[in-house]
Amino acid sequence: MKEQLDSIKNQAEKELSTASSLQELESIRLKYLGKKGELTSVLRGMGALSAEERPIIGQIANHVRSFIEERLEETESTLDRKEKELKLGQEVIDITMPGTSRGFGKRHPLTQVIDEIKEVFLGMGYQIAEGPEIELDYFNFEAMNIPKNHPSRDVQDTFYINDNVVLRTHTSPVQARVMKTQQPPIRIICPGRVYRSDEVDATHSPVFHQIEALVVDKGVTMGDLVGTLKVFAKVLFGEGTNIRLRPHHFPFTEPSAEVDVSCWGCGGSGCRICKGEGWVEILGAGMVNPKVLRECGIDPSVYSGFAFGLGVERVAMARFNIDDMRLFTENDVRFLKQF
Ligand code: 2NL
Repeated sequence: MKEQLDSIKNQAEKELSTASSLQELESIRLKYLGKKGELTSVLRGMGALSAEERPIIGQIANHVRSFIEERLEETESTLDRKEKELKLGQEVIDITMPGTSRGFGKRHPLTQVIDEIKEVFLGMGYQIAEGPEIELDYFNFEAMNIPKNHPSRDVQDTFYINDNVVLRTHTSPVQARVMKTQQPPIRIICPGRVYRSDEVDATHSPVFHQIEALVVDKGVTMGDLVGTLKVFAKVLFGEGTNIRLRPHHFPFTEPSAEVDVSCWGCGGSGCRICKGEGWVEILGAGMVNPKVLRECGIDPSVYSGFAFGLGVERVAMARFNIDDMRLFTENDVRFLKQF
């Protein structure tokens, strides 16, 4: 039995010294120390030994077992290290490779135009004022010198909630609210969503955006209006841009004008953008009607003011050469990515 144990020890040692993988190591462990292993079966046969032989053989057997266990452990850590080194050698990571870019989003073209216009007027000392989209008929119409039965209050043009409440048709009611709570000097712009009962087509929408500006102070003149509009037009359409005022009528301004900018496509000689005119209409403006000032609690014999309003969609279409207003709300990224 002693020889048997010695030979198991030698055999195991030999096999362990040539083992080349953790998998192979496991089968060696099973072969000698497993339930049906060689050492285990020798130990099982010890019952047949005499009382004198048993402790001697038992000691040798324990020695062989711990010898094999130690060697298994040593070989395992050596093989483990070798396998890791091999893996590290194969898995080369190139840390100079470019990463996966997620790309940045950007502001909607309408927001870009609104932000740009805000910037121009903030730079001239204006404040930004906002107000409700569901508005009293009084602020939307009455305070703007548009009495009951005036043509621009036609149910065809306006969304009525009830007799006294409408979806605002312009941002003028915001300015009326400011005038009623604040004495001049007033310099504000009012950007926001407005509503008209229009059918959707390439140039009309029942929901669109407007920016109105209002300046009220002592001694404000038409010259101030023209100077302000010139600065504004040059920032938005380029340094070489000129403006022109044509007489017009609005109930809330007197005198009133429609304002054109010289065409940024041809500089005035006529092209497709301006339909051969050399000029493109972009906004309406005028001196605040004294009736409006008085109704809003400002004395027109002391103060005067100018105001203007523009449709953001129209300006953005002009600026970016877009021919269909519906594109702004379809949210097709192929369209939006271009601006
Ligand atoms: C247009 C014309 C305009 C105004 C808006 C205004 C506001 C107050 C008093 C007087 Cl509080 N006027 N706003 C003035 C002239 C024209 O808009 O065609 N908008 C798209």
